[in-house]
Amino acid sequence: MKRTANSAATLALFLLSGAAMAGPAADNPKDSNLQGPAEATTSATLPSVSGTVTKVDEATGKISIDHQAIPNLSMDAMTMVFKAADPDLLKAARPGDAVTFTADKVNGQLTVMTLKKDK
Ligand SMILES: [Cu+2]
Repeated sequence: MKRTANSAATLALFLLSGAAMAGPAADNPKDSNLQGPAEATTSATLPSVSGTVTKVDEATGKISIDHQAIPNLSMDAMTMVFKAADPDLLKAARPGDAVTFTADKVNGQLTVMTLKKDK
C-alpha cells in the first residue's frame, strides 16, 4: 500500500517536472513531433570541421577544440568545449592534435559526433 503511494507520488513528480521542462510545447502535442527529425540527424549528414584539440578530459567525457566554422551549428571559428558522443572518441585525441570532426546539438549539448586525427 505504502509502496503504491510512493510510486504514484514519484510518477506525479516525474510528470510535473517533464511538463515544466517542456514549457508551452506541452500544451500542443504537435510540437513534440518537431523534435523527431532533428534528433534523427545522423553524423553522415554533418559537415566535417577542422580543428586543433586543446584539452581532453576523459573523466567527464569532454574535449576542447580550437575549431573552424561549423555550418550546421551556425558557429564561427572559436575554441570551445564539446561533449563526446562516445567516450572512445577521446582515447586517441591529445592536446595539439589536428583533427577533423563533426558536431551536433544532442539534448541541448554541443557534442562531437565523430573525430579523427589528421594524417
Ligand atoms: Cu564553437
